[in-house]
Amino acid sequence: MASIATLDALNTAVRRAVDEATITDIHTHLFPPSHGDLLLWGVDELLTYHYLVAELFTVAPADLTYEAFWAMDKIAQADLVWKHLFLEASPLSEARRGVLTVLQRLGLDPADRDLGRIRRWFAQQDEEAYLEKVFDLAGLDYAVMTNNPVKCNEVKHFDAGAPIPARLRTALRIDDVVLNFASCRPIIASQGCAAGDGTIEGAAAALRGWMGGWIDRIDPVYMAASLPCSWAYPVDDAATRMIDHVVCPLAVERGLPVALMIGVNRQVNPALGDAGDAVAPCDVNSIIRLVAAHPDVKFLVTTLSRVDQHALAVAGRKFRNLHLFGCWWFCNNPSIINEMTRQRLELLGTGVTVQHSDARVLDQLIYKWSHTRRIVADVLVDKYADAHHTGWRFTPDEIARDVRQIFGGAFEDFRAR
Ligand code: HDL
Ligand code: ZN
Repeated sequence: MASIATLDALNTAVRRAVDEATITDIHTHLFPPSHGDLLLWGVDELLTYHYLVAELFTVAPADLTYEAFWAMDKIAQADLVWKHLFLEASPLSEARRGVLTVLQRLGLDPADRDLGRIRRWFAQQDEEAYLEKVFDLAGLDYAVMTNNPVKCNEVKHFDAGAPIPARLRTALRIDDVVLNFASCRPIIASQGCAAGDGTIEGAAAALRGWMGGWIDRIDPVYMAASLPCSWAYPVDDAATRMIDHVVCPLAVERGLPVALMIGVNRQVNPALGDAGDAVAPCDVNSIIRLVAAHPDVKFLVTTLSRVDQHALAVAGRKFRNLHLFGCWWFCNNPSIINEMTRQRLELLGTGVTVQHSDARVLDQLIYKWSHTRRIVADVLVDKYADAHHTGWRFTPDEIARDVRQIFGGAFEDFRAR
């Protein structure tokens, strides 16, 4: 295929490649339709996304108490969000714009602001067909879920053998076991794990058996844990012992990556529920020590604070068993996605997974990926132009190859290593 000779043609080719790229969404909170009300979708779930609940309470009148809000049904909550965050204040935040992008991409007209009509449209959708429609609109091959083996409301669906469509892959979420093992003991014991009440080292074989059993059951893409901003490694604590004696040996034995999402400042305002978490810089040196201590474990890492990103990208240059991914949660905003993607391409080239959606509501896949494609295309146009100015020339196939790499290909290569 002929190489691209002009900057204009290069710009066009890059934007086309990003628009047409099939993306793998490597971290979400979606569930299969067969898992009942765990799968959230539709305009009222979009409007009551915890990001928007947090924003509501930044402007709501003082007489709207947290208790009163949580006592409302979903429709009433959504009505308040629509009123305060869309009608009485322009929807300029990323989470608010996202709702409008979803409506627009679905062919609904946000400009008429008719929430009732929008609700009636969603009420006519068939859940399984709608899931396929959303994945097609978002341009995804598959999305990775978050599956917690100690959450009874999730486990019951696996116990029932509820079907999982090919669009969704599992991930074994082990935060609770790593961070709060003592509180997990009864649940783990109820699932047949003779972990006893002794030390983690003493129970390590049984715990690897239990965790391995879940790997056999759900065939996860990786094991995952969200770790707080205060996490440190190694430390004389249960988390370090669980990581060293259970998680990492099992990861090597099964060839499974370990995905770590680090930096949450948990529940600074519990009254907000899922919206009550904040962020603080984490200790990148702990990440470095962990990755260096376990060279045979493949670590997928993202951190929550913008402050950590440069040091993390440099760490990504030092270890072949460290792969960076996503502009996570409070970083999933245009200004930070732009900065992080430039920094990562400059330091790591295409050996990175630039984004994941973290979608909790199915329809969010549409906006989170539409917004990200636009931002990443802007960055790539500059980076290809910079290289073009050296005299190097690209073919459209090479650009398509590179774009696939940063949107899932590098992740698949890392898994297969
Ligand atoms: O721990 C996580 O996986 C985070 O993504 C949390 O679920 C967080 O509440 C979230 O939804 N971020 O987007
Ligand atoms: Zn998440």
